[in-house]
Amino acid sequence: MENRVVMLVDLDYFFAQCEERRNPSIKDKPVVVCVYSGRSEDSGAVSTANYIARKYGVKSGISIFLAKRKLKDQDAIFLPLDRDFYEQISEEIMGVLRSYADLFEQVGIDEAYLDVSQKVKGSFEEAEELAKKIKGEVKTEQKLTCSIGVGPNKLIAKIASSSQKPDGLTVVKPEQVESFLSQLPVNRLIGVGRKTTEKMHDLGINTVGDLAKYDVRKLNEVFGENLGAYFHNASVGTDDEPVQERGEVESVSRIFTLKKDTKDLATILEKVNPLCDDVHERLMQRGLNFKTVGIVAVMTDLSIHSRSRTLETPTNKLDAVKETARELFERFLKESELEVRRVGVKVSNLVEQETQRQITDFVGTD
Ligand code: DCP
Ligand code: CA
Ligand code: CA
Repeated sequence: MENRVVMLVDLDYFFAQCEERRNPSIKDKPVVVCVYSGRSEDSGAVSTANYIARKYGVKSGISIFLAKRKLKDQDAIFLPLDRDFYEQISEEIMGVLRSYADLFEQVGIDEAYLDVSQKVKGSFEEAEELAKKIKGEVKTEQKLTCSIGVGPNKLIAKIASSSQKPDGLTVVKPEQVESFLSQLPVNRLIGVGRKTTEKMHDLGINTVGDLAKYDVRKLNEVFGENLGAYFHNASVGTDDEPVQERGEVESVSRIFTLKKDTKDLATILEKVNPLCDDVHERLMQRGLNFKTVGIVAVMTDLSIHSRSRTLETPTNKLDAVKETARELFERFLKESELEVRRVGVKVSNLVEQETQRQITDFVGTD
């Protein structure tokens, strides 16, 4: 087998960056996204903050009260969490990322692993070009920056992605793994928290390089065999966890940027119909019927609007997607004043097509 090439794409200061995108005038100020508990005016915790606020020591998890104190002399912006808005943006970006991957695994709202081994034919040079292209597309289409790590496996990709932030790109080729890892502090490895770090320090292990050189049998004695083996493998950069799709498919969607912003239904449908074909084909490949058809419109001001309709019974008919999408757009365009920049189709409420499934289940494919 040729080289495995894995990417981890992580969006920078995600919730706060979404807020900056919605309102660019706050971009040069500290921005803090808060989860208000509602008990008293300022009780609650910081969800995340932009990098300007981080310079003053504001970060995820600290109290809003403390954040306000740290920023008391600044013209800082405190905003409540708007999860629906972030999820909408996340979903769009994940759709783009997925289209670049041979295998795709979303982990959390703002990051995903992409196995691109075949796409780049095992070449890290090509992977670097692909990563630049992805960063460019996320930037121009979504107005957001992300950081990407590229490596021979998930472990290295993940550490690489966080080694230059924000807006970073770090490529670690197989022959660079050892030197890349060896100088890092041990707590950069996943699973090495504060207590483990202390224990390792007691053993004289400070860097990942120290850990790699440490006798595996002694590690097993201290941490138990499973963990000991994991720490050793991690320290030398060995990881063969596959990149794999997680969980059930909840919806299938596609979104497209129009050549020119418009309010014209016919022009919009010209683009929407092929999206319907595409979404429908993906559902049929997975053997799924659907009950809900939705549309998404991103306007010239980048505001996002969605509409949907749930049918009486689940169906697999392409016409049901196209007609419902047309009706939803027609009605939406009458109500809206701005022109449309991006259009999307999303089908959800999915159920398996029972009868057809058995055939492929029992007939071998090879
Ligand atoms: N989040 C949260 N509470 C936490 C950690 C994260 O609510 N304790 C939310 C807000 C973040 C989002 O999850 O925007 C993604 O988390 P990340 O850890 O990726 O952090 P950010 O994207 O905010 O920052 P970075 O630029 O370091 O990736
Ligand atoms: Ca992030
Ligand atoms: Ca993340």
